[in-house]
Amino acid sequence: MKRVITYGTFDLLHYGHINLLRRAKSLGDYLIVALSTDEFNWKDKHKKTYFSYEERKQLLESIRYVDLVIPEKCWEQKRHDIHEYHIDTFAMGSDWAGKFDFLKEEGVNVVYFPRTPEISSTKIKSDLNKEKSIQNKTKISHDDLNTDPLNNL
Ligand code: C2G
Repeated sequence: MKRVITYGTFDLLHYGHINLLRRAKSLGDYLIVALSTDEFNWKDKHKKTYFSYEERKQLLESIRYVDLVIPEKCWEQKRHDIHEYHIDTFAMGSDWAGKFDFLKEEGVNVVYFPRTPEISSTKIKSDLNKEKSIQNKTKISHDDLNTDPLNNL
């Protein structure tokens, strides 16, 4: 059985994440996702996620490509995980290209897949915020119109 591992936050799960997970699973028979805990995200990645660890874990476990979700508690656990889970291949998106090549010393393949363009959890949040401010501006102008006495003739 060929075992693959990947790491990430996977907040606001989107099709870029699914592309990565599908490609990672295509490298073997069993895919483990090391999911960043809330504490790791906050302290080391300076990320405040929308969904909690448990919620993100539940979402990932429902994906057909994912066989096991484990916690990612620190940057340094990768070498240990590779031996603990008898990993054959380590896979990440290309925004991490080269950053984990040292894991080859542990006897695993290291693969970087092209990052899916145009989508990220950060972009989703900023687009939603833009939409909200546009709606607020539109609402304010409508309210102004409704208070204008000429409108009530
Ligand atoms: N990804 C992708 N395309 C996107 C967005 C993300 O291929 N449009 C990939 C990333 O390259 C990563 C995985 O999906 O391999 C998860 O992305 P994030 O949740 O943003 O994880 P990240 O913050 O990169 O954390 O120790 C490694 C870290 O935990 C990785």
